[in-house]
Amino acid sequence: MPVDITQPYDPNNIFARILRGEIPARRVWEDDHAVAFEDIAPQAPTHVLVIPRGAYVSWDDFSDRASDKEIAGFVRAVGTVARMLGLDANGYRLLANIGSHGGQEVPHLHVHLFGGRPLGTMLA
Ligand code: IU
Repeated sequence: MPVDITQPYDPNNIFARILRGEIPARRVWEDDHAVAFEDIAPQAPTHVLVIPRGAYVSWDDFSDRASDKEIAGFVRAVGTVARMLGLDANGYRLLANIGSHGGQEVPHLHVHLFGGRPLGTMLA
């Protein structure tokens, strides 16, 4: 179901449960600010989701309420994961779906990291 980004954060959403370790995920990296794990339905040879540890629904929510430290930590985390996965040599794609028009399905902010092959001009 598309995410209504006007609604408050749901602490029982699937990514919140992954963060708490209640649901398994193939974690590839984590630190104090962010966790990265493999997408369960990969659309590229590398398809990882990077999520902030904080409870944020959307980019708007995150950029409005998160501290500068959290924002810097999250942005750095995305780059760190890309380098760790060896994607910095040939490049990659970042994508954040926000709200119903953006096609967001999980109401915890996440950035998709795609790579491992030429991705063309857009993903569907
Ligand atoms: P979206 O940006 O909210 O549209 O994408 C959600 C993604 O989360 C999508 O690519 C799913 O395959 C992925 N995902 C997951 O990795 N693990 C899950 O338990 C669920 C969704 I539900």
